[in-house]
Amino acid sequence: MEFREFLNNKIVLFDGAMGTMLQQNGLKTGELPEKFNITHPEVVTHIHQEYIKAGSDVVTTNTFGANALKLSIENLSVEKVITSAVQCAKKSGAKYVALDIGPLGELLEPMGTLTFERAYKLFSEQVTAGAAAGADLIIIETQSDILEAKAAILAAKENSDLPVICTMSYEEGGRTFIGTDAVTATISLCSLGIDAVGVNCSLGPKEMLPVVDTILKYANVPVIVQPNAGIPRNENEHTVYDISPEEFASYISIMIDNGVSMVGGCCGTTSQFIADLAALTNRKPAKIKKNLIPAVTSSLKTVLLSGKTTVIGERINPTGKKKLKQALKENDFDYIANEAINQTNAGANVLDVNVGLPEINEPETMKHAVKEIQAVSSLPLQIDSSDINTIEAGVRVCRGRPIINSVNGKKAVMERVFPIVKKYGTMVVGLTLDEKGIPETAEGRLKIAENIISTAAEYGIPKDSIVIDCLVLTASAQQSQVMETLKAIKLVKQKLGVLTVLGVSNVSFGLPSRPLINSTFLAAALGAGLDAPIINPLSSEIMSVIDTFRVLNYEDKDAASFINKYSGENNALIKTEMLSNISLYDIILQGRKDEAQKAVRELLKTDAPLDIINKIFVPALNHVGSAFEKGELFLPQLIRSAETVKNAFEIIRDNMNLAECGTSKGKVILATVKGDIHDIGKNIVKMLLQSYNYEVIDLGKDVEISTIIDEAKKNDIRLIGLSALMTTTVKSMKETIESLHIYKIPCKTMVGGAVLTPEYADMVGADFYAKDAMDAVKITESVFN
Ligand code: B1M
Repeated sequence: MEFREFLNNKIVLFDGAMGTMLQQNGLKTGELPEKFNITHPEVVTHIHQEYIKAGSDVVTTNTFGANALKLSIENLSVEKVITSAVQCAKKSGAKYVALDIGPLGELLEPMGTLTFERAYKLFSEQVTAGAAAGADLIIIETQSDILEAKAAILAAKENSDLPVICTMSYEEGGRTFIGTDAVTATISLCSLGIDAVGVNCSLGPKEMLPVVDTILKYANVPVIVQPNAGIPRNENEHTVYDISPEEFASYISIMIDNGVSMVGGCCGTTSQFIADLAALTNRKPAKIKKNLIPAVTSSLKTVLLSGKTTVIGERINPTGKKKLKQALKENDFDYIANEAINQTNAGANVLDVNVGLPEINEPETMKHAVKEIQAVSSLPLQIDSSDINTIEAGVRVCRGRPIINSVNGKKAVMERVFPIVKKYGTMVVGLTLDEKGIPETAEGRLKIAENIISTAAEYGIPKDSIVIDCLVLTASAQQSQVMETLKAIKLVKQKLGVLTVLGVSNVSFGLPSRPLINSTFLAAALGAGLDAPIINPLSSEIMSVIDTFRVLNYEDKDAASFINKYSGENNALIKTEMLSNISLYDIILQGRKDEAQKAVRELLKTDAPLDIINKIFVPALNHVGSAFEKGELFLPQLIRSAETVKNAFEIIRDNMNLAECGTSKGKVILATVKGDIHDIGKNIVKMLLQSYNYEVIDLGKDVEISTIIDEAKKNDIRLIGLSALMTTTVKSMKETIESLHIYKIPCKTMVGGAVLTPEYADMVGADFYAKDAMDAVKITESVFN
């Protein structure tokens, strides 16, 4: 029986951990588990057989890390490793063999350097090898980044016909480590047309319960759950898990009652855990018959479109905007990023992205713009173009589920756009115009909307994915037509039950005081039932209509946001703070990379470089750090703020006149310890030491102990400075200092970094603790004097 049919009949039982079982069968610490497929195939097959004996319907191949990035370290071929892994699984006599695909082990841009295309290619290699070897389905698992998961899903769907399952790993706060919550991940992954969605690893079954309930609420496909055997902890250098098989099964039983239809285990689970689950699997799986709700997502946010007013920011569109046109021609993506930040801060909920200029490569520019905007804004995107290649380029690399702007009632346009909407599971704006143009009457527009919806259904696109734009003509040229749009909005909503969107600003074209016309028309359109106006969120007149309507429409409960924004000193209508006056502190907080250098130059006219570091850089980064810790900011934003400080720091460094240094007072080694990539603080220390005429051998970040030892020996070093920013890497610091003693390097050690205290410095055996960069200079002076 085909797997897709099988999963309708019973609760599907997967297997448990592979790594745990391999370790029990001879895998040594540090050894590549996937190599066992070639060196010890009988062991791998035996493990699969243990799971089958326990009751598994599906066994998962030993290919979690079988991608070219990881295998190349041992010169292993992806095809060879995957082929023998699938053979091992098939030999075990499993009903179904799932090709296992884990994360690539490198972060995608902007958190890392891996491009989407490269990730896609790496996953494609795995899929092609697995499908050729005879896998029955593909399970993409332990994902943290929905863009990486998307690359894997597209690779699976474009290179095979196999069923595709995707699971994410959430931390205790209910988000993945890059900040994606379960609602957002579930909607984003389901929209891509996978066969099952779920969660694995990281948590035990008890901690997973709330995440599983959320997934069940939003998924439109069967839900799979594979928890760890509890929360891992370290005992005598070994990872141990503290849940018994019975306890594990009792939580899984609750999940099945709630609607989960595929179960298994992750780290720490063994065949005994699976045997205990087998008793639960004769129940009939819950029936899934819902569509995805109308919603768009980024990696950090879901915007539900029903029942509330959604502001779509219109500013990233070159029509009539000289500066943006210039920026697009010059590939100035910082300008576009700033437009995104400004609209996000001004209260937009979704950002329209249109980069259409005849003289540029629009698809490439769209890809680039999507990446840059998503690095600075957590809002979902509306990919806007009349060119289908540009639309596909944008939606393909977009983190999350975007809206496409737009399709219309023209047959040829629907034939081009709907396959893309279906393939990427996006939402789509349907313009009420066709081969004959825009109908004069509301009834005519309703008819086109009906046609768009019924044609979309032929492509398998539900009406929940469509937002109709009833189009407004300009009051200056077609005044008699304006009110017809409002009538059409009402009709479309009543008769078709779909959401509506509208580019509002067109109404005022050719008239003076456009914001007046726009805001009056906007109020009328919202009254007629408009759900998602496409407007300029930087216009306070326009936004005040939105804010007011949200109070009157009972969206802004107890008018809390309204009171906050419009009362007393905060009154947004009288606040005149100019964006150009934004402080360096806020520039860092908001990650406005390209504005940082100008702001520093300005400040240097009045402030000392060290004051800028101590009074602005450090507190701003502390602010970002604590917002990150509280879950108010996420990794992409943390990275952006760090990059902003780096840009600003370049100006400070240039200003310190390092070139004027006289003869060297001595050589100092600086390094951020192994496992730690924080280097902003260390770089400040370096700059100050250089300005005091010390020669600094900067070994960089995440530095191996052996590198430090070698450099110290080679350069006859008297002082080594180590930096660490995380509690977890203080241990590395201790190991580094211990090694310096073992190798009898005759030098002093100085340690620093936000996490360190004088007590920690003692504990790691350092000679000196420096609380900040100036302290580091004083200590260095004392050592060399
Ligand atoms: Co991350 N990070 N970060 N981070 N980051 C912290 C350190 C964190 C405290 C944030 C938080 O949760 N509140 C937290 C650590 C928690 C802990 O262990 N207690 C954290 C985490 C968890 C992480 C990741 C694991 C996040 C993730 O991936 N989920 C990840 C770590 C990856 C890794 O290292 N393996 C990560 C990544 C990053 C970015 C890449 C995004 C970025 C670093 C970019 C870079 O450095 N190139 C980043 C940033 C920017 C921070 C915060 C916000 C700011 C650090 C900083 O630059 N401060 C930080 C929160 C915070 O510190 N409040 C945080 C400004 C800098 C000038 O201060 O380094 O203390 P500092 O240096 C001072 C003094 O301490 C002293 O002089 C400097 C100037 O006065 N000093 C020395 C420093 N080194 C010295 C050496 C000396 C002498 C003095 O002698 C040798």
